[in-house]
Formats: sequence, structure tokens, C-alpha cells
Amino acid sequence: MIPRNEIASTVRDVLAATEFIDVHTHLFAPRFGELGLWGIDELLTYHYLEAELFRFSDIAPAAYFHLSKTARADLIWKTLFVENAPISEAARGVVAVLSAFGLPVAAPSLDPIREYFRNQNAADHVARVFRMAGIRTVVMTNDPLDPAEAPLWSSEGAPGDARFHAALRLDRLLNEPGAEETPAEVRRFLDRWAKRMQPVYMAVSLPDTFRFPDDDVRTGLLRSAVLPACRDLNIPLALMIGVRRQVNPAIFLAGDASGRADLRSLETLCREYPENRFLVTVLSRENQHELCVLARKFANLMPFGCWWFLNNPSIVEEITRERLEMLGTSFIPQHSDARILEQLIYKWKNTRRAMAPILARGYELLIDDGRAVTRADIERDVRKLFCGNFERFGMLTSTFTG
Ligand code: HDL
Ligand code: ZN
Repeated sequence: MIPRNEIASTVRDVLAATEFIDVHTHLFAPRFGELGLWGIDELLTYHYLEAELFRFSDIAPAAYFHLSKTARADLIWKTLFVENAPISEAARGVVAVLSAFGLPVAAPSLDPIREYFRNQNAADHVARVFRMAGIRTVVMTNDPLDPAEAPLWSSEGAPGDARFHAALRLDRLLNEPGAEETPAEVRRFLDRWAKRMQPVYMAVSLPDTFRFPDDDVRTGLLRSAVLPACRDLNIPLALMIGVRRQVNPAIFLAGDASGRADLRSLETLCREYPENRFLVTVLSRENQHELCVLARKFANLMPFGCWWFLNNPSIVEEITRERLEMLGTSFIPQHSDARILEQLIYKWKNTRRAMAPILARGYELLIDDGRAVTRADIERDVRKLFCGNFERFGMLTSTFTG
């Protein structure tokens, strides 16, 4: 049994000692070459930091995006890290990464840092970053309609690296329906790409205005192709609901915003398709509590992550505490959404730091209300939250009996 005053330290230790599965990222296995982003210039030109740059600097977005990648990184470093304290989540994250590698965190010039990353061998660097981040495997975001990515699948097929799972992303298919393919043609397309990618789930991001059913092409494709394909392949469909794309197109990837969605559509999907499993994350803080209520109604609904604008300690705490209170350990607390390899280090450091007191509080209350807690309890629960729930829900071969 753990004494109450040792719960907090034990939870911290177990979180630090457990390797997690990162269920949603934009990373790529090394064999995808240039699609895999890493190094200081990519870290600094992350769209989260570009959005923050435009609030401090007088530079017009058009002028900024005409600069070279190096010049953009230099401007962001000067503006957010030298002329101002890098106190935002995204800026402090870069500091945490540099500090983890023992690199200068306040130098006026980026040259020594660039030198360090230039000297890294990509394959060794991936292994080192996974180890530093405490991550066992990540799930990529794979778009068969992306002309830069599609040709890379014809050669070797599945990711070819056990640390990188594929996810078949359907945004272009479902949100930008082009030529009028028939449902049968779309189903054949999905089956062909699922065979090639071996995805652990299919995924689509959906606007706050998403309705199901609706009188639109997306409803038809969901009904006739996507949901039957996921069911037959026995993989979940990940729904990422509430994004308002390009509210400010001038700043590109940084130009997306969030909106409260009507989760009755999600309720309808879970009820009408009991043989399908839905991994769900919602972008509006205002949708979080009702997502927990729906997860209590439908066991085929698995809430995951504190997505994008929610991945900040103040909101992560609120979301995670209400999930634990209403769902116990039957949800997936976090994903990184990392776009640049080294972001795994700070995003998962932040998650462990935010989760520790929240989980500890749950166990302390359990002791206060009369049940002792063992280290084995905590180890089983942490493995379930950060690996087992995804493995079981995704029907992956579980690597532990948790
Ligand atoms: O649609 C998504 O998967 C989002 O995560 C977007 O990629 C977004 O730009 C992002 O990186 N959020 O963290
Ligand atoms: Zn994402």
C-alpha cells in the first residue's frame, strides 16, 4: 500500500517510467524522407509560433512567407525568444527541447544550434527523441490524396517501421469531394489504401457545422463507404470535430480556428452504428463535458486527447479531471499532434507534468474514502490510459495484459 503522502511521487515515477503510444501526430517514419520534419528551423517555424509572431512583429504575413525558412526562423527566434520571454506553451516548448539536448536557450544567434542538428544522423536522432520523450510508438497522419505522400506508398507498402503506425486521413475525400465517384469506387479506393497502409484507424477532421445525417455528399460517403470499410477492416473511425478551417487564410496553417459543434450528430453515429468504434476528439472547450456524457452512453465512443487549442495546462486539467470523474480510466488522455519530431519531447514532458497531480488527486481521494492504493494499481492504470485503451479499442495486439 502507498502512504497518502507518497502518492504524488509514485504517480510521477510511474508516468516517467511508462512508455506511451502517441495516437495522433503529423510525424513520418524515416523512410518518408523530407516529409519528416525535424531540427531547429522546423521547430521555430511551427504554425503555433507563426501565429504568435504576427502578434508581436510588424511584418506582414505575405512578407514573412516570402522569407527563406532560415530567415523566418531567425525572425521568430529574435522576436519571441530574445526580445520577449518565451512564456507561451509553444515557445516554452522549444526551450524545453533545446534544454533537453543541452543547447543554449537564450543565445542571440541560432548558428550553434543549427550546427548541432546538422550533425545528427536522422535514424539515430529518431531513436533518441523517442527515448527522451518516453514514447513507444506514434500514429502518423497519412493522406492518400497528397501528391507528395502518395507515391511513397507504392514502393514499400506499410510504414515499414514498427514505431510508426499509419492512419488513413479522409479530409480531402470527405470535406472536398471532387469528381463524383460512386460509393463503390470510394469503397474500392479505401480498401486499396487500407491494404497498402495497414492503418490503425481512419480519420477525418470535421467543421463545427458538421451534421449527421445531412443532405450532403459527406453523409453519403460515410454511410456507403467509410463506416462499412472501418467495420469490415475492424478499425476505428477517428472523428476530430470543431475545426473552422482558414478563418485567416493569409497565415496558412496558422489560420484555422475552433467552434462549438452540435454533438447530437456524434450521438446519432454511435447509436446507428454500434458495430463501428469511434475515436473522438473535439476542439471546442465548450463541447468537452457533453463528450464525456456521450462516452458514458456509448461504449463504442473513445474520447482522446486535449486537441490543439486545448493542449494547455489550464484546460488539460479541467478536461482530464472531468473525464476521470465520469469515465474512470476508460479514455485516452492525450496525443501530441506533433508536426516536428523533437516536439515529442516537450509535448509529452508537459503531459506528464500536467497529468501527475490530476491522477494523484484521484488516488488520494480514493484513500480518503477508504480504499488503499498500490503501485501495481497505478502502473496498470497508467498503462491503460496511455497504451492499453488505444490498443484494445484499435484491436491492436496488446503488449501487456493491463
Ligand atoms: O487536423 C488536424 O490534424 C490538426 O491537428 C491540424 O493538423 C492542426 O494544424 C494542428 O497541427 N494542430 O495541432
Ligand atoms: Zn493533427
